[in-house]
Amino acid sequence: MKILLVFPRILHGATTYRDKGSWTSIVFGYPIITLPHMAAITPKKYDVKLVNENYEDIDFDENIDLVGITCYTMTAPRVYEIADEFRRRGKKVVLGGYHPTAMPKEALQHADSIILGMAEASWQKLLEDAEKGKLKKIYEKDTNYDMADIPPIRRDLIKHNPILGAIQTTRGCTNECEFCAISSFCEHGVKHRPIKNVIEELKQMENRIFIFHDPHLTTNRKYATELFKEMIKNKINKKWVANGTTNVLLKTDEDFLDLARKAGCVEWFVGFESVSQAALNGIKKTHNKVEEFEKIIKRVHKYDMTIQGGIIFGFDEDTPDIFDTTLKKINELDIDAVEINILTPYPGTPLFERLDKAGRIFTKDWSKYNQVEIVYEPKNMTVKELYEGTRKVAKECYSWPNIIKRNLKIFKTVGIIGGLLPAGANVNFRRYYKQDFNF
Ligand code: B12
Repeated sequence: MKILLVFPRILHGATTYRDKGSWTSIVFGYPIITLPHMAAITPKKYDVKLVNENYEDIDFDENIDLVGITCYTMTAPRVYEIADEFRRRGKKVVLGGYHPTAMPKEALQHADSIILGMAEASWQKLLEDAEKGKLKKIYEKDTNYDMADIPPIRRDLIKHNPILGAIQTTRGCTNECEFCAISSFCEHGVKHRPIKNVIEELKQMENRIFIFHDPHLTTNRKYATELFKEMIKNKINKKWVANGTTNVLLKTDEDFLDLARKAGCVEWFVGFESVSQAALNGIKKTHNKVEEFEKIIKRVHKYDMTIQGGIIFGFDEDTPDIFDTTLKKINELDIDAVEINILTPYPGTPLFERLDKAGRIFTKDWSKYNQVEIVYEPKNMTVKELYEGTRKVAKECYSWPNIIKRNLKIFKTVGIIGGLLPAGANVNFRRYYKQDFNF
């Protein structure tokens, strides 16, 4: 059986179709591991081909038997077009990922079958059923798989990311932040791959710079500490970036950050989300304490690593002064790069449930669920105020003088090679905020 796995085009953010065909898509292109991962868990007897529409066109007349398409909320409309096109040609289509899991009935209007949740335990069964012509409509969430059985991703099938690599070591998150899709999608709690498997995969990875695609690497500090030690012992010798939470980066023992740096860490991505404690409490991200942000950043800088902070605007507690307050705080805090987003209620999250119940969601055009457009009525400001305020912060943070100031500091903190990723992120953010917010 011949299988085609498709990653659809994305029109916003870091993995953009807008760059297709240009050298910038190679230099800045974000490594997507979903398809090479799906290919790795596909039994060897099947032929697998990957197509990433952000880089290449889909051949709808390709000689294949089954198409698997990965689907985020914002890609859902495009995924459905692709699925419909293949089904018109008589191909069987399977959808998986966050959006079909949250909206199975909708997804099934465009697919022969869907897998809910992680695919490890169901994909093989689905393929066997497909071979027998007995595809089930829904393969329910099945968390009964062992992280030790997860093979290295099929790096041989990655054609477009010569610079940046990626790997996943853990699944799930124990926090229950209202806006986040992870806790409702993944199994509860956290699963880890055995460290020796991760080390083996890192040894195979050719990229000198890579990203941990874990929800965050601070869920189990004992695991992460062990991993860092093994990376040092095995001379992995690569630079990397990972997500981390404020509480762990602040409170963990000194060894943790020291080992992370020695293992190659150049940047932590931290979801600060807001400089309003009321907003943080409102979304149940109470482990973030605004008064501790400065200490956290200083601590990470002390260990010669940088911090990229995530900021979201549009929480119920946000009033129109939040934009100026945030800009001031960003400057005081000395953050090395800032990711700026508009709150987006993803289906499947408690936030979506709450806003939908209150009748505050005014569009279900999923293509607008991209953290740049506004899809719900904010509580304490107008839609226009939210958009214009966010645009102002993005424009100010990503003016050339501010980028140069931050990047010089980054290179001073982590050196030239180590600084390429965080400094490149600053340039890349400017490129896409300029397009997304039209400045
Ligand atoms: C790394 C990451 C990124 C990276 C790379 C994204 C990418 N395109 O790969 C970057 C930083 C670019 C990114 C950006 C964004 N991301 Co992101 N990201 C992640 C993260 C942390 C890991 C994704 C990953 O690689 N997982 C590893 C692979 C192996 O797992 P997987 O993709 O989930 O696939 C499994 C299942 O989903 C399922 N499956 C998936 N596809 C298919 C297909 C078939 C056919 C089948 C059967 C099964 C199946 O089986 C797979 C194996 O178990 C996830 C959270 C998480 N931990 O999952 C968020 C996450 C996917 N991101 C999210 C969002 C919202 C975004 C942004 C919109 C945020 C923004 N700031 O604008 C952008 C835009 C997306 C983009 N431009 O790509 C949301 C998606 C929510 C939703 N409902 O759509 C998530 C869940 C985070 C969250 N907290 O809510 N992201």
